[in-house]
Amino acid sequence: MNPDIVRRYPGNPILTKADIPFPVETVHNAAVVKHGDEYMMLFRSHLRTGRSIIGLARSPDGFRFTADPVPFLTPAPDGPFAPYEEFGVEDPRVTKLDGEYLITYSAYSRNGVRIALARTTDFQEVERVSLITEADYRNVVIFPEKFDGLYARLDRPHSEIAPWSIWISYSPDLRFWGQSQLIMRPVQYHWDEMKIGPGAPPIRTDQGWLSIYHGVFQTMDGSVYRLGVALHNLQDPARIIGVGDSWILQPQDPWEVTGYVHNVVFTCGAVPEADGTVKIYWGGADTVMCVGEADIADLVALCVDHARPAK
Ligand code: BMA
Repeated sequence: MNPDIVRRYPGNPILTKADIPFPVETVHNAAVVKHGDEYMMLFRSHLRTGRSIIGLARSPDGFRFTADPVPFLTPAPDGPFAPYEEFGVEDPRVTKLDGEYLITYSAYSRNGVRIALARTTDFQEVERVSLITEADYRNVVIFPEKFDGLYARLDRPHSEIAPWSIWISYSPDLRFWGQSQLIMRPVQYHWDEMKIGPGAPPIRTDQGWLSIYHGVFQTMDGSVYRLGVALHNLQDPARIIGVGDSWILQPQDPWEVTGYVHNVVFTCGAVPEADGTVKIYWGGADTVMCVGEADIADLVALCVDHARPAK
C-alpha cells in the first residue's frame, strides 16, 4: 500500500483558534460540504468552560477558510432541545439531500450524549428538527440518497458488553429511526481494535459507498485515533463489500501528535471532487483543522484488494 494514500496539504493546519473572531480554545472535528461555489465548514470549538459550540467558516477553494463573526450553533437556551444540550454541541456532520443540508451533531447533557438533527438551506437560518437517538450515541452520518424510500444512517451506539461498532438504521421521515443492525466491528489486535465510529458521510462511487471511519487503538500512552475506509453496496448499504486492512491516516504532524488530546486524527467530513479526488478534513489532536487529498480510486482499491473482515 502507498503510505501516502492521503496527501497532506502543506499549509496545514488550515484553521486554528487564532483565526476565529470570537473566543475559542480549539477548532476541530469539522464537517465540510460544498454549497454552490463555496466550501462550508461547520467546526467544533471548545470554550473556556470546556464545553463546545459549532462555528461556520467559508472557503472558495477548500483550503483557505474564513470564519463567520458569530457562532453557527450554540446550546439551545430553552425548548425541547435545551435539557439535552446543556453541556455542549459537538462533532457536526453535514449531508446534502433533496436540496437541503442535514446536520447531525452530538448533544451533551447530564442525561448522556445523544444525536440531534438540524437542517438549513442557506447556512444562515438553521432549524432544529429532532433528537434522533436516545443516550448514548455519537457519530451519526446520513447517506446522501434514500434506499427504497427510506433515509439511511450509519450510527454508533455505546455498549458495556460489545466493542463500540458501526450500525445502520433507516427512517421514513428523518425523525423515527429503526431496522437497526450492526454491520462493522473492530478487529482484535488491529489498529482499530478498541472502537470504531462513522466519520464522514458516505461518498457514492461506481463500486459502492465509500465510508471514511475512525478507529482507536489503546496503548500504554493513551489511545491513538486513526482513519480507515470501508465500501458498502450501492443498493443495500448494510452489506459491506470490504474494509481496508490498513489505516489511511494516522497522527504524524506535530499538531496531530500533541494538543488538547494527543495522537488524534478525527474526521467529520470529506468532499469528493469532479477530478476523482476527495478532500478529507480532520481535526488534529482535538485542537486544529487539517485537510488532505486522496484519489477515490485508491481508497476503493484498498477496500477491495486489501480487505479485512467487516465483522
Ligand atoms: C472521541 C470524541 C471526539 C474526539 C476524540 C478524541 O470520543 O470525543 O470528539 O475527537 O474522542 O478525543
